[in-house]
Amino acid sequence: MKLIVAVVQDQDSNRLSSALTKGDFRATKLASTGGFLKSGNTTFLIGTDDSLVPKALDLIRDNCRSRDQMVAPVSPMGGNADSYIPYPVEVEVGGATVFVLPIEQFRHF
Ligand code: 2BA
Repeated sequence: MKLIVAVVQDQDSNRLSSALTKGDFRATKLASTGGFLKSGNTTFLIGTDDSLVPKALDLIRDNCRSRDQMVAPVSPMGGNADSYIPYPVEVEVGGATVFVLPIEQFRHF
């Protein structure tokens, strides 16, 4: 068994959620925040058999797309001036950041 942890953009989360349910996967959605943009994203926890991991990854790939996002300069006041970027920068936020972890035990009580 594996646990798939997928960080996706909020805009894609409903579509992915529906696709996973339709594909007979069980998933938990967590509201999360990206460390760099400090804006909301969604983290899916998907527990599944090893043999179904490729199918889950296909669904994630097909339902999440990358987008360019502008990062506005943020005042360093009260923060770390070393990380201050004085001009807006564009970053490409990926369709999904995915980790696949081995599961030692799965119990469902
Ligand atoms: P954020 O940390 O808000 O990052 C959003 C996007 O900003 C990233 O897209 C990347 O294009 C850019 N970025 C992040 N850190 C950067 C840096 N130090 N310098 C320049 N650009 C940077 P993605 O790589 O597609 O990541 C999307 C979200 O996935 C991230 O949101 C974070 O929530 C999660 N993520 C990405 N890599 C991760 C990792 N290794 N561990 C845990 N979470 C991760």
